[in-house]
Amino acid sequence: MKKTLLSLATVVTASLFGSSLFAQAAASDGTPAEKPPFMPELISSYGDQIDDLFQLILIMTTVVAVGVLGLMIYSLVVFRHSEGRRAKFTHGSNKLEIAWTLATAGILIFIAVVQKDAWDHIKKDLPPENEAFLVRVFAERFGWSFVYPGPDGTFETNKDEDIFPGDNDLGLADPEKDVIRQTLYVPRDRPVLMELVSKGKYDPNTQTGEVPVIHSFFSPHLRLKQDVVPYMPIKVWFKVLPETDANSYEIVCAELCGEGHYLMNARMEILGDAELKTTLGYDWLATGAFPARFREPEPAAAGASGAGSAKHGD
Ligand SMILES: [Cu+2]
Repeated sequence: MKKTLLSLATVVTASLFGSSLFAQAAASDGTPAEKPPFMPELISSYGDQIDDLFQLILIMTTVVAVGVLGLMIYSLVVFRHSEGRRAKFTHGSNKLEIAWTLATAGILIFIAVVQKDAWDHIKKDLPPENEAFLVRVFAERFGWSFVYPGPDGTFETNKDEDIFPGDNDLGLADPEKDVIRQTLYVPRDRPVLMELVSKGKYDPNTQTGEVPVIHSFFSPHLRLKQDVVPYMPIKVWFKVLPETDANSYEIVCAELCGEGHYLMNARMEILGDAELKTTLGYDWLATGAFPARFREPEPAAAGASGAGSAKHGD
């Protein structure tokens, strides 16, 4: 019996590694990857790397699921009740436990190695600010705002203390100088660099505020998901594939952020340079507007004592 279990475990482990190596070979043949079945349209330059990893991990987890379920069904049938047969007490098998612990560790290390190129490319190869289309993305309970630098090419500073609901909703130093939209407009075939900011709410009349919470910017079509973390602006980038149609894609919040979480979505529209100029009201490629820069976070005021207030700048 022990032998059968051991050989079954060996088969599961071997087929796991076999299938993952096969998927890896299929993924690195140099041709542009086809969108896997059941996945949404792929519109970003690095999306095929995510799809390859997704497929690889899906194959591995499928093999494990089938193996575990197979063992379970096997045990249900072979060890079913029969008259006169007594149960045997067992302390388990150290060999088996060592084997599947090592196999699991091996699989995780394998995934860590295989995904490294994709991780480095997506997380570390940020385009320089002066070569990218820049957008600041403000996430709040429960909606998104997209801020573009406007004709002067600079972004306004923002402070939670300066938020005036309905008037200066984002707390920008001069909201007239930036372009604020509820839709994310981006160019095709050019690097887009976004700064993700989680926004609190402040009511200067009652002098009460709602602290920002964690959201997650998720675009299934870009294969991009990134947490939006309070007090920690995070930069992410993507490039929409040149062959992508002028189209509207959905952006959602992928972090349960409160009772209205399900309402937290927005549209992303892919525009040509001319359409972008008309829609945003300025030419992002023209002198003055381009190159634009994000502002460095302002250093904390000297002598600011902790206790909440020091945390409020962006
Ligand atoms: Cu959210």
